[in-house]
Amino acid sequence: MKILIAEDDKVSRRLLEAHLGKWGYQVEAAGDGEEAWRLLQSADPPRLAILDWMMPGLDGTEICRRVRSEGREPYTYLIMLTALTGEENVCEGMEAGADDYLTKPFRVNELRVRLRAGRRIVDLQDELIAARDALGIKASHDPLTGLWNHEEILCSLQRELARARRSGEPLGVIMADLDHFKQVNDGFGHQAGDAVLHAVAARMLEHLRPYDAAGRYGGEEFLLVLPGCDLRNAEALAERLRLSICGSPVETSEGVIPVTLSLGVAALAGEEPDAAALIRAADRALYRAKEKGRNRVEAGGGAATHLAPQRIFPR
Ligand code: GH3
Ligand code: MG
Repeated sequence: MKILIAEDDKVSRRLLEAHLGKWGYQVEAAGDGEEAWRLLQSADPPRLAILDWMMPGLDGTEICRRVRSEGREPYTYLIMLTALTGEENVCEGMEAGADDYLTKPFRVNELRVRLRAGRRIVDLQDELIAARDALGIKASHDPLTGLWNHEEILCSLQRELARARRSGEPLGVIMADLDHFKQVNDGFGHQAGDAVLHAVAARMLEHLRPYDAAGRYGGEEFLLVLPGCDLRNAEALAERLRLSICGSPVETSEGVIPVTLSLGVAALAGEEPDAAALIRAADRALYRAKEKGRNRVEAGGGAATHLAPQRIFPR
C-alpha cells in the first residue's frame, strides 16, 4: 500500500522511510507541505499519510483540512506525527481531520500497529466501494446482455432528450426486435436463445459510439439512444446493425443459429416529441418493419397513438 511521509526534517524522514519500507509500504516522501499536497492530489494518491505538523509551505493540519474538505474517494487515512504534545494540540489535529495522532519521538512498534489499524479502515472502505459499485451495476444493467436495463435506458433517453432540446442537436432512437425469436427457443432451447441475445447485444455495441446508449427494453427487444443522430443517420446505423446481425449466424453450443433483426427508427424533430412519443414513433416503425416481412429497417412516420401507454412507462 502506498503511504506518504510529509516531514521536513531529513533525518526523521529517512528513519520513517526505512521502517515503512521494511514493513512493505510503498513510500512517497515530501519535504514540505506543498509537495505533500501535490502528491495527495495525484491521480493515484497514497491511501495513508503520516504528516508532520510544522512544515514549510502548508502545515499538517492545513493538509488535513484540505483533504477532508475535498471529500475525495477513496478515503485517505491521515496520521499526525508531531513533537507538539498536550490535549489541546491532539484535539486541534484531530478536529482538522486527522484520524490518529502520534507524538515524537515515536515508538516503532506503536507506529507499526497504528498503521495497521489505518490499513484496516482503508481496506474496509475499498470493500465497501467495490460492493456499492457492484450493486450499482446490478441495479442498472441487464445481467444477460450487459446492456442498460429497461429503467436505465429510459433514464438515458430522458437525459439525452433534455440535452438535445437545450442544444438543438438531433437525437435518434432505434427500437430493434429479433425476428421469430420464439422459434429459436423452440428449436434450440432457451439457453441457446440466451446465447443469441448475448451475441446480438455484443454485435450491436461494436457499431455504437461511446456516447450512444443501448438497453434491453424487453425480452428480445432493444432500445438504442443516439445523441447527435438525425433520422437519416440513425436509419443508416440501423441498417449497419441489421447487416451485422444477419451477416453471420450465431454459434452456440446447441448449433449455428441464423438470426435476423427488425428495426424501427425515429428522431427528435423541432418541437416534437417527449420520450414516450419518440418511443411510440420508433415502435410504430418497428411494427411496420415486421409487417413488411421482417429483417428490415423502417424509419419515421410520426408518433403512433394506438399503443397502450403502459407499454412505454413504466414496464
Ligand atoms: P417476431 O418476429 O414477431 O418478433 O416474433 P418473435 O417470435 O420474436 O416474438 P414473440 O413475441 O412471439 O416471442 C418472443 C420470444 O422471446 C418469446 C420469449 O420466450 C423469448 N424471450 C424473451 N426473453 C428471453 C430471454 O431472456 N431468453 C430467451 N432465451 N428467450 C427469451
Ligand atoms: Mg421478436
